[in-house]
Amino acid sequence: MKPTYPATHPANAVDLAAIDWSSWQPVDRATLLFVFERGAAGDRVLLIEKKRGLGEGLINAPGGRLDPGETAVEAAIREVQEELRITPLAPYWCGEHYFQFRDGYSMHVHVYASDSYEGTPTETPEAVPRWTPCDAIPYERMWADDAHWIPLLLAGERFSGRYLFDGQAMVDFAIEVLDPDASARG
Ligand code: 8DG
Repeated sequence: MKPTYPATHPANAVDLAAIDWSSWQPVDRATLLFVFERGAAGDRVLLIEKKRGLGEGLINAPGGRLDPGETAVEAAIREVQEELRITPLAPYWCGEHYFQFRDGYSMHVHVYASDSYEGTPTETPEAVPRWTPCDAIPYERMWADDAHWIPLLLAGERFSGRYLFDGQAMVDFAIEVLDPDASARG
């Protein structure tokens, strides 16, 4: 049965403006980590075909929910290790996303990038590795918001995005470009 929420709950918002972001709390905290390979023939990024979990079947960066007691960057590294059997080196923070879903679920996601790694990207039960040219990101196979912020990531911008989703359909979004020296807010 579909849970019911009080009228003021973010799950009932018609758009982003109807959400009180000062009191908004995520159900889960999660990460995404983009491993880049810079080359003379153009840059590539290591994406995955996600085999299970939220966003199953979509192309994404590796990532997932924080375990209890973990920091975001620890979780970001662990998720890449679990999903692709490589260790990203010196990850740096690029931005964050606040996702509210109409079924009541919500998630705060920290986005990291890394320019080097140890190991060999390997298929696992969770993910298929896909090296992807940065000028050929398959947005049509990704979450609807990605086309709006991955270009910022690729341009080296830092960003903060808010999104309202109904299942996999994006209802509303707003993305702010942050100061270059902005760092993780929490
Ligand atoms: P599980 O073991 O609990 O099933 O999985 P997990 O690894 O802990 O979590 P997950 O289901 O993989 O977490 C969802 C991932 O999907 C997380 O990395 C954040 C990411 N994600 C969303 N929404 C969006 C989106 O709109 N765009 C992108 N690029 N990623 C998203 O949840």
